[in-house]
Amino acid sequence: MAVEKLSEEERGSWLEALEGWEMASDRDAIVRTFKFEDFSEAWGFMSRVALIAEKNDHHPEWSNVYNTVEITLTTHDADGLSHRDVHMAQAINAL
Ligand code: HBI
Repeated sequence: MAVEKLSEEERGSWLEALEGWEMASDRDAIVRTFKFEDFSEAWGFMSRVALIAEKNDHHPEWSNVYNTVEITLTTHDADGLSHRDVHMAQAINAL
């Protein structure tokens, strides 16, 4: 399904408003690292993100080491950032 990449102006405004997320250094994606008390907290967070991903049909690229979860959002169908990534980041921030 064709999904449009975010335009320059969209990037400026949307990403500006996305607290805690930053542009990936090596690709058209946004990244954020989350730290929790322990693994159990991190796992609970990941479970909630997984439910959002399924609901949105938009899935993160992510890693977990003990209490730390690193999430990268990009849209494979757009080969870069799209509004889906912004929406997903907002939903994750709202958890
Ligand atoms: N998740 N991040 C990401 N990017 C996609 O393009 C994407 C996805 N999840 C599901 C999905 N695309 C489906 O729309 C396609 O696999 C059909």
